[in-house]
Amino acid sequence: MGSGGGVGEETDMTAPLHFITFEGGEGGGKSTQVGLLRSRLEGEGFEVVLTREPGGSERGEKIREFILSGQGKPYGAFAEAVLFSAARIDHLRETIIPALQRGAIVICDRFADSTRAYQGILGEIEPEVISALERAAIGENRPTLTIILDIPPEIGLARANARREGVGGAVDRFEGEDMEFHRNLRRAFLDIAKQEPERCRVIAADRAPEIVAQEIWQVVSKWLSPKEGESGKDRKQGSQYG
Ligand code: T5A
Repeated sequence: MGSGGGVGEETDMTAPLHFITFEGGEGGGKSTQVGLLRSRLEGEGFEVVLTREPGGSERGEKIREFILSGQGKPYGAFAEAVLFSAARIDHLRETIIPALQRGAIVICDRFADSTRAYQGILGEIEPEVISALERAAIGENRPTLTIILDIPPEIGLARANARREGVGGAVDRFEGEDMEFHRNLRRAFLDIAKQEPERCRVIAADRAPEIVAQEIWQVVSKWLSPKEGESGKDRKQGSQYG
């Protein structure tokens, strides 16, 4: 553990890691698709740990509640970025790193790209500052594949609203931002994909769930195939989240 307080020095990066993250704006279908992908991978005999951010560990979930209820907003965007990072440090240590170390596939619904996009845009925080925070919090524990579900914000927010009306919930901290914010957010995720094309795949999410799932499966199965010999069928099934 380094003196910086992050978790960058704790993982054996020589082992092959299967760390998949899902990113994108509101209502793109991440929760739907991570569930479908988990089922498909488990059906293939992989052990899968499905988790989410903010949250994914006991302390991470407490920070989630604080931020998404809006209690973090008065502290400002940079403080929120720090809070997301604090939750991420615990999440990595308690959930993600142990799962990766035992050879499970970790699927995480949002991760550090969300801090880059949401806090970077909302708070107009300098990209260098966000990068420094990211390095301190996650070190080398980066996802090896990121699926960005791309959707026009009008459609994504309409889906999120319809779901909320169905369950009688309240608008959360970021859904309540204006349309300009959500358009900038979409651009920010697409920019991340351009900057890191080896890691990121953009998938159009304004289509039927089974079509989106099929395209995701094509990406994931291709990504896994070179490692199939050493990884697939003999892994135990199981999941500790969701
Ligand atoms: N955040 C997070 C930051 O600001 N910084 C950070 O560092 C991190 C990690 C998390 C919030 O925190 C912010 C981002 C977020 O605002 P959340 O409650 O976890 O909040 O919400 P989101 O991650 O935004 O996810 P949502 O629940 O809003 O949407 P999903 O998961 O993308 O979509 P899903 O699958 O729940 O689907 C939404 C609705 O659409 C339907 C579903 O049935 C559901 O009703 N649907 C479809 N309908 C038609 N066609 C399809 N293809 C559909 N797929 C799903």
